[in-house]
Amino acid sequence: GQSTVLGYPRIGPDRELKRAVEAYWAGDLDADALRETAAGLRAEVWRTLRDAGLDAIPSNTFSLYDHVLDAAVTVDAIPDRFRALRLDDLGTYFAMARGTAEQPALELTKWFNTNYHYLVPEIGPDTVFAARPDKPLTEYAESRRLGLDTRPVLVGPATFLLLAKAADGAPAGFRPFDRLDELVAVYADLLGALADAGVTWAQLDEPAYVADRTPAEIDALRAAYTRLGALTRRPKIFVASYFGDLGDALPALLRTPVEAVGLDLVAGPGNLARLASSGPIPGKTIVAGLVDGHNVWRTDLRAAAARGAVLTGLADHVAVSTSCSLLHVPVDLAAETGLDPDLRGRLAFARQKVDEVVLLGRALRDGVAKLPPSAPSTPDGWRDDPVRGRLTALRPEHSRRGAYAGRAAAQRERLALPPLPTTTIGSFPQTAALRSARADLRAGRISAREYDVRMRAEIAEVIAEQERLGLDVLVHGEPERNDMVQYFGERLGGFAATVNGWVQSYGSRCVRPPIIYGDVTRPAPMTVEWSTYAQSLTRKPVKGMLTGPVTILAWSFVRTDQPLADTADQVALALRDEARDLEAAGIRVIQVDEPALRELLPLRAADQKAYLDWAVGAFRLATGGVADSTQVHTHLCYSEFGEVLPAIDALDADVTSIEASRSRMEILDDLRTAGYKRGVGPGVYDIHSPRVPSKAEIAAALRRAVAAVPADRLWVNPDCGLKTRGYAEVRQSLVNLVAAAAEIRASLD
Ligand code: THG
Ligand code: ZN
Repeated sequence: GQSTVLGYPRIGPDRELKRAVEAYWAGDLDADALRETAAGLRAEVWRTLRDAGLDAIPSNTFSLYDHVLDAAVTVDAIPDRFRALRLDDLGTYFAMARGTAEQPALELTKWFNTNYHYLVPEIGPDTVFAARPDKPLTEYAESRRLGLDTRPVLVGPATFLLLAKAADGAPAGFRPFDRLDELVAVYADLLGALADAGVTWAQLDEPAYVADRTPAEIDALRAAYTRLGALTRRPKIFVASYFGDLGDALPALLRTPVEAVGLDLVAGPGNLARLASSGPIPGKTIVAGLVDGHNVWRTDLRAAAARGAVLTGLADHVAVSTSCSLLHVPVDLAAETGLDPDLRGRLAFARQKVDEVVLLGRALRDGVAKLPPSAPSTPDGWRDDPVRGRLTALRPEHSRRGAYAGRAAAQRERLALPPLPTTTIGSFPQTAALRSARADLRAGRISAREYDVRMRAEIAEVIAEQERLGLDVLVHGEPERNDMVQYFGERLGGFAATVNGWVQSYGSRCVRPPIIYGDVTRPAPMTVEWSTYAQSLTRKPVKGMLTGPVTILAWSFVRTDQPLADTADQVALALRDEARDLEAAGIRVIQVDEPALRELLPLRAADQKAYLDWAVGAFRLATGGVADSTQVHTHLCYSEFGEVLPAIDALDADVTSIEASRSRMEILDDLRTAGYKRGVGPGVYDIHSPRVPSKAEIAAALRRAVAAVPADRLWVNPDCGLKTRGYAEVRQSLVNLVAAAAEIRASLD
């Protein structure tokens, strides 16, 4: 068996790409130096893969910002609004990625069910596609200079269009997918150009087909690859899928002349049965995604080899690969010298996964004798019997609060808020002083006590600021949190933090997801001191701020030795204890954020109900332990929530704040249609832009909101936390928000 990977991290072992790109944006690095750094990072990856003994090495998996944006450039789908800026290539590229003073950026959205975000191509009926193969050709030529015949990777034409959105001004009913025939013609040109350059194999990624697709979409896929396969001048074609089962698209692809099809055998175990029922596949290579590219655990190589052996009986050629690109895992475990050796021995990051793929490839050829034995089962020390006991003893009433009407009355009396109460989502700007305090603490330049003093000083400032602004429900501002999931991960038992386990989230931005390896415990309260300190400074209610169980799971690496639902309930119990401690300490409003609720939604409709049941169940378990007079808030953002509105209702939060400013409050009508009857705080302005919204603008948004929701259930807040903004804009925006709320309040009776 041959060995390959579908892609490799491009950020560099030490986030070199982030530093270079951000220095370029800041004007501290010129374009040539940026290109040189990028070429160096690519060469380093190729050498690493070659030296590891990988047979087939991908190229064009590098990106300065995003590979879907690269694909758009490669087919010349640059919207006119960016062409009109008349910038050079790099300028146009980053204008699409980040926006300019004149033009908002392309929309950023989730890459399937991962924490990676891609830029959404804008395609209209008039978009003129053309082959612009410079990037894949340049990278291929670079790899040739290292003596490698790499395999350029492109987003496949069908997936590209399924991920795109209709450009503004496109006629109603227009779908980018309608343009598939024209785009396939351009892919034919691209493949021709690659063949001319000497490329032997090209990889076209079609992950969109692991989600539900119509028979017409599947037939269009078959037609596209039949046409590309019939080209006389082309490299061999490898169509890769990942993140799930291909379903009916698998037999459709097998009927085309493409030489290889890649299957995710980790997230898509059904692929194997589907392949078996499709009959023998003469001449085709099946690329078996046996090594999990989306999680950090070592592969059980013997079990994987057994699955590979099943394949060998079904296809003429079997190659071994990762289940998806290694983009989604950190670069190298070698940097993590501080991890518990028992845990470290069970982990594999991108570099280690390449070794696993190589070993599996050899095992398919030479037999399994040389494979290391499977890892022993989870160590006893990672179990926590009390939390397991609590989970078995759970009763429905643990997840059920009193009826909303009674809760609302009790909260009205206890909180005595004005109509249209004003609040913020939780975080205040993370100033340079806060960041350097954290760096000082890490480097040992200041003591934990001194850090504490600085955080408290910041909290006092944030409370005073909100008092001056006249907000009604205050927050402590979260100065002590870098990233919310990282913060809780560092305080929960069963979680491990890495020092350098960075994973690209979007563009130059990375996250360092914690690793959940054992049963989840809460050795000590995690937020109570900060929240009670803040509450001691004001008579107004201060919100306790927690991150919900689903979001903690979505933004961590999760254990795979038990159902996700069980891990979610364990996290929920820890949060439940925290919420009760906050309440006992005098906190009257508790917000449990679930921005990632939508993110873990399974790609196939048939799996969605089971997910939503446990996701909602975990939230209710986390929040169901507080008194009816304690007000539970939640906050949702980052996604379209249209598909999950009934689940949002089922969360049973007293108040839901939700990103809505960009959709002009349409979400309110949707929520009403879904039967939502509790408090709602539609974001009245977009915090993702540095622009200060005027009082009139916010008042107009509020008037739309009052028309859709009874005023006694309406809250006034920005659409997300303020941590990425500066104080000057935040202050002015909140002055306008409070004034707009006062104006609408006065007009109510
Ligand atoms: N936390 C985590 N995951 C997330 C988000 C989050 N996924 C979705 C969304 N929010 C992604 N957004 C961001 C926003 C900012 C950053 C990363 C992801 C970011 N990262 C810093 C950087 O790359 O410079 C590193 C931060 C640090 O030092 O910890 O700015 O909020 N988990
Ligand atoms: Zn948000």
